[in-house]
Amino acid sequence: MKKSICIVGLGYIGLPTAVMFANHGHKVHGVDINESVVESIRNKQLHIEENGLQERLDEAIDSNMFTVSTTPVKADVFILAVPSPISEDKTANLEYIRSASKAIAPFVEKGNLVILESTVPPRTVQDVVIPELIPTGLEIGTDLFVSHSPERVIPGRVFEELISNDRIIGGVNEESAKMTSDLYRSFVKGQMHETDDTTAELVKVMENTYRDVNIALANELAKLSATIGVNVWEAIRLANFHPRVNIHQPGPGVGGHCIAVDPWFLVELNPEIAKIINLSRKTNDGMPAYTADLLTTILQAKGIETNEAKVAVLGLAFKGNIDDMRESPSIDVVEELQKRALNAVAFDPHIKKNNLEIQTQNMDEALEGAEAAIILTSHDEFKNLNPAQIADKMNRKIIIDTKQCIDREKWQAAGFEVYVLGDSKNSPM
Ligand code: SAJ
Repeated sequence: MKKSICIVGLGYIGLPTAVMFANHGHKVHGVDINESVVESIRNKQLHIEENGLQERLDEAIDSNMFTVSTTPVKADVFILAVPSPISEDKTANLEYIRSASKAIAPFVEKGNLVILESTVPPRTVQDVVIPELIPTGLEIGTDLFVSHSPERVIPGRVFEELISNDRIIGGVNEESAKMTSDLYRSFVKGQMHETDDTTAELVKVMENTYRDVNIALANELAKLSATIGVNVWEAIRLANFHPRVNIHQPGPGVGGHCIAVDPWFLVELNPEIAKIINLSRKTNDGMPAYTADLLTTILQAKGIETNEAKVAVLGLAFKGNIDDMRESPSIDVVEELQKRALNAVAFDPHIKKNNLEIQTQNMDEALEGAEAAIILTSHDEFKNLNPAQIADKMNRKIIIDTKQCIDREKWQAAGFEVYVLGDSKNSPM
């Protein structure tokens, strides 16, 4: 049955979800506290990059199925898709979840459904969302239905994954879970797995923690390989032929608003127990410094004076082919390079706004006179770079690939010395 839906938070998850529901016959009202975000969406202008989003937004607005404003409206269903970042002390900041829950409370009526989509520490529905809904006077589970259905889509492929991924649906009771499954069924082709709200919260955080711990393992193996002259990428590739092994990839660190954040939600529950999770976070957070050391060591091994030496940083997004810089390890790598007195100039073809002082919109400007270039993000633009085109611009032909994403032979044929993080066969570290 078609519903009216009010979605709070029009970011990387809220906006695609809102237009999906609108494209599937539901009347959707999107809410964001940021006036300029609301204004641009109203004018069909995107404030985020996501494949297929523009077309779907155009359709949603043109069909009058999607409206936006800075305040909630009455609806059958309320979906909360607001951020749940971590604070300086690595504990969850649930203020957005709390204020979004408070904001919808005056509009909530008997028979409505409230769904939390944001990734949160286990028990957030019980301890943060529900208390804010108590003033409605509605009885939770009979008058007002509540669930947690965590988003599980990967940036860049959000629409494909919104449709095809299975969904975890955690209801405060069976009726809440069932209503939530029925709603998402309008576009989800994957399976719905119903459970309780706290289990669903834990499942989502566990998934990202699994990846973080696995990436930390890959990073540790990359560093170890350096001590025995092995290419870790090759070793991991071979190990993964085993049917029960899936070692992830090393790199300059872990970014994004999920994998670099969610494991802290489990550490916060009990740091004495969550030892591997805690150590993995720290291992991955240590990779930008390792990457900067790698670059410095390479320059020094070549006898290049590192003080004020210019290096081109290629890639600021936290992963390939997206425009998202949140928690990006590139930001930390730049800082680490600066600490080592290197003159870093960064370029990212997907980040159209200068977020860092040393960022340029012109790749040539980053490369001009550089002693080395370091690839931190596996954008297609970097994978497909023509080394011959950039060779003349640089002071020296040294390229460091932290994602093993370029064709080494092609670059070597153009006269470049190619270094790959985790491949100690040709690296001084
Ligand atoms: N990374 C590595 N090595 C790897 C894989 C990733 O260093 O082998 C790095 C990436 O470069 C990036 C970071 O990890 O900096 C995270 O990237 P990602 O592609 O693994 O994940 P996200 O953050 O884009 O999306 C994840 C997804 N979770 C899982 O795959 C379990 C996605 O499904 C979730 O919806 C999303 O987190 C989220 O919102 O929680």
